[in-house]
Amino acid sequence: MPQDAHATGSADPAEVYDVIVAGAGFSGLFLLHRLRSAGFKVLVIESGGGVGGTWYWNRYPGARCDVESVDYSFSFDEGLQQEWVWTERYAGQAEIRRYLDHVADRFDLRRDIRLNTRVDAAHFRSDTADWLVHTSDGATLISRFCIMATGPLSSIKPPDFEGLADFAGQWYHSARWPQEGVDFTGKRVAVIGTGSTGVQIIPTVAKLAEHVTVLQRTPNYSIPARNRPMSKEELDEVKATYADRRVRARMAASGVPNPPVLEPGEGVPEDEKRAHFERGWAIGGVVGILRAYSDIITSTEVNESLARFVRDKIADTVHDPVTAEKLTPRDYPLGAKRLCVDSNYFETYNRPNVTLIDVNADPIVRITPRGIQTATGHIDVDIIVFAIGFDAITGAVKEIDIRGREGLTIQDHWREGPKAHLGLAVNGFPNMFLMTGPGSPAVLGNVVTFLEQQVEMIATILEMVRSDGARTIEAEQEAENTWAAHVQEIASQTLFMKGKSWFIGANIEGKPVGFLPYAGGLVRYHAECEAMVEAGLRGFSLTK
Ligand code: NA7
Repeated sequence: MPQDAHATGSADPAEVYDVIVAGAGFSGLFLLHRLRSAGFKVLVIESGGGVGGTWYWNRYPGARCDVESVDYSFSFDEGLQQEWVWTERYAGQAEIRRYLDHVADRFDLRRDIRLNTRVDAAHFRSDTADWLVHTSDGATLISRFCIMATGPLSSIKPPDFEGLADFAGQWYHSARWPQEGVDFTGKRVAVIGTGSTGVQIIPTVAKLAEHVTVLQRTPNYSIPARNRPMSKEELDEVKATYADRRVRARMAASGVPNPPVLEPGEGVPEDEKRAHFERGWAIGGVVGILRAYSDIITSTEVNESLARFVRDKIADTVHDPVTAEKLTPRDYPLGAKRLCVDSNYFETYNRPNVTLIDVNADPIVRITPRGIQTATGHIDVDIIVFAIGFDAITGAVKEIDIRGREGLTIQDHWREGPKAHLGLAVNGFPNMFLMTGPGSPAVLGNVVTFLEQQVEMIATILEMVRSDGARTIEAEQEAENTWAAHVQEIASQTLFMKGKSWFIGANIEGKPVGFLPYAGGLVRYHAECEAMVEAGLRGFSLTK
């Protein structure tokens, strides 16, 4: 226990922890299990009313994983992966929540998780080398370490449309969906936003509502998921070779196991490329298409071949040529905004009860009590769904009043753009770690493969600090700057910078523009982390 635990006045001695984790999603749950097993006293604080993080909040209709569930699941426990039965190739939100509830029960995690509670503030105290953590229930806790497992896509972009307060119908942000669900039967619905979320909502709601009007700002490339039930035979086959499958996932830059090594597409005749894309399209999902060639996200030529292929698919699918053209992305490379994975997205525009409005041609003027006023007319609606995205990667961390040494705030430290040594730790903020921080590759691959390795990495670091007897560990400024420069350098070798996406912070007004995740892939990232550990925590300084 820190020497002056009682000096805080408000801190109960029982409320002193080795590690406080903010967030009980995939990351927070595994952190709790792994660190508790290593003998640390851990508390997880979660704002939601249940565990699951993104899968707790994103309960909108059609919410579904777009990495195959046999891979988007924990590998750390053989019993867990053998007993759990995935019923679909891509599990829906409810099934993923059931899975995470099962994980919480199976490993007896709930006793150390505080639900319905937010971490409001975390202030580092240099004299006692610990964090004072203030929570929304008025408690003040003390912890040697803090880990932000707050999720890369959890801080929502609030709808700030003029007139929204006067809207007489119901409106929802996709990531703050009501527990009891929404009845769309016979309703006139507007959906604003056509990213991964909108692409999942629109086909689902179109089957229920009287009419759906989609207000699109940027058309997206989307590929079919080809979701289907998992047969017992297929699941048994996966389970029989799970260990090998997990190893292959960890050896792939994307964190998914197949297909194996890729060839570049540059110079390959167009016909051959298209035949290859066609096979990927038939397989479905990101695996089939983005991994068709190794250079899709680095070669303008190969990327444009694939983009043309997808544009042709849109033209073939959507009957009305004007609607098809509105839905066709033309001015940014495929993948520069996150590639969407859908079930009947483009087909949905053939339904008579679906209308598409391009808000560049016909801008939203304001929300009215009855609906949405655009430049050319009024759309009467009962329900508005905002699928307008998130303040990605840094948003949830910046929502917390985090103060490091000498009162430095994280907002100030990241004013010119975020940086973190290996995406993991920030100079000036000792004993604090980030799970999916800026400069980590999490969102560009299978986040579960990533986070299992990240949790192992953090656990290894904490064990080293403990056995060293150090009071603090802090990222060095030079290491942080070097990694931040490397992140931008790697991104500049790709086409990622050519899209106005949340990858670069372009979706949030005033957010510094720079590539937020690490585009070097999971394998390279973890090799860097392992080298850091082997070199005796290179880039970190420890104090006794
Ligand atoms: P995204 O991918 O950020 O998509 C948000 C969508 O909302 C996108 O089409 C935006 O258009 C649109 N948007 C945002 N603000 C507006 C306004 N003011 N007017 C009209 N349209 C707007 O968020 P998602 O929730 O779909 O997906 C986030 C990630 O979650 C996803 O990548 C997966 O990893 C899971 P824009 O493209 O900015 O022109």
